Amino acid sequence: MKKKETVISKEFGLKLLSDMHRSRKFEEQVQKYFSLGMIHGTTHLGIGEEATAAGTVAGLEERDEIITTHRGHSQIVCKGVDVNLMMAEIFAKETGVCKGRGGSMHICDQAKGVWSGNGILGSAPPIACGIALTRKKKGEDKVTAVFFGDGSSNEGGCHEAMNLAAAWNLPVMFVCINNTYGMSTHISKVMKNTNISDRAAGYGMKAIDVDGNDVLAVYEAVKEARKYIGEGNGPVLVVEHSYRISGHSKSDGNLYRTKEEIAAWREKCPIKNFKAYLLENGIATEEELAQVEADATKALDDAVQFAIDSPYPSLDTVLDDVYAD
Ligand SMILES: Cc1ncc(C[n+]2csc(CCOP(=O)(O)OP(=O)(O)O)c2C)c(N)n1
Ligand SMILES: [Mg+2]
Repeated sequence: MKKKETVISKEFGLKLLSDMHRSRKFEEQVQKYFSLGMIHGTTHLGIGEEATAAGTVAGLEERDEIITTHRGHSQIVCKGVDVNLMMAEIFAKETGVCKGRGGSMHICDQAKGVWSGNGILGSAPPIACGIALTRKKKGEDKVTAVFFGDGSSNEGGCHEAMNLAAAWNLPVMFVCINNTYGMSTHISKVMKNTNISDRAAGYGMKAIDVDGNDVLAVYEAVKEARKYIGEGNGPVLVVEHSYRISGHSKSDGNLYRTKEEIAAWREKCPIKNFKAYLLENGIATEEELAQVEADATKALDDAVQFAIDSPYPSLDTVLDDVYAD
């Protein structure tokens, strides 16, 4: 598994930390207002997986595009979408980034290179191939990074997309967040070979495994993959090993995993460990770390207030932006 090598600047370190704090606090606010009944529908939180989002987005170029999973809030926060507009979207308000029509799983902001995720597992990788083919044909130097989970990696669409992307040398980065569960099912119950990166060889594709709780290791792995794809070598599969501390979705009794397992992963919290790294290596001071967290707290408190204060879409706009053939 790849280990981190980079010596980083204070500015970059604090940016990664800020992205992870903002991601975590975004999720905590969503969790709070969901349980208060002020957010409807469903939502999937990725508390504990923040380094996969922050490190991946940092390793891409700003012009690159992403497609998120059903658990994609952090990926979108890190890609720089305004958290006020994201929060308003989840509260189904008119000021939301998709005017409140998309909600948690369909946040889309093309100006920021964020294509909508969706709830159909395995559907995003083929869509990524279509986007990447367009970029390639237009001669644009843009990579499409598509996130998917270990469970989703078994869907037909995922296999087909990897095969096609390799055969056509498409600029796609397949980013598998391996948190070892698909809902309540452990990876070992549905896969004989749980080493997902082994599959890449079958498609003639490069693969990299990385500790998904180590934000710098993720950044370096993705940067390496980005360079390889950008040089026209075709797609790369990056498998980021992490864990969701939060339950699968709205309700989760956690009956499929032990308290000890969750506690062990809490110890591997990507935010806690990166803070320790920044301090131990003299990259930032305690005060600077505290300031980054305070700023993130305020940004997300403000985002919630913005969402609460925003109006719902009016009924006479209900058919606006609806496409029906
Ligand atoms: C095609 C399809 N089958 C089943 C589901 C129900 N479902 C939603 S999330 C999920 C688990 C996905 O696991 P994984 O891909 O590992 O992502 P994670 O939830 O762990 O982030 C399942 C089975 C679905 N949304 N789409
Ligand atoms: Mg999973």
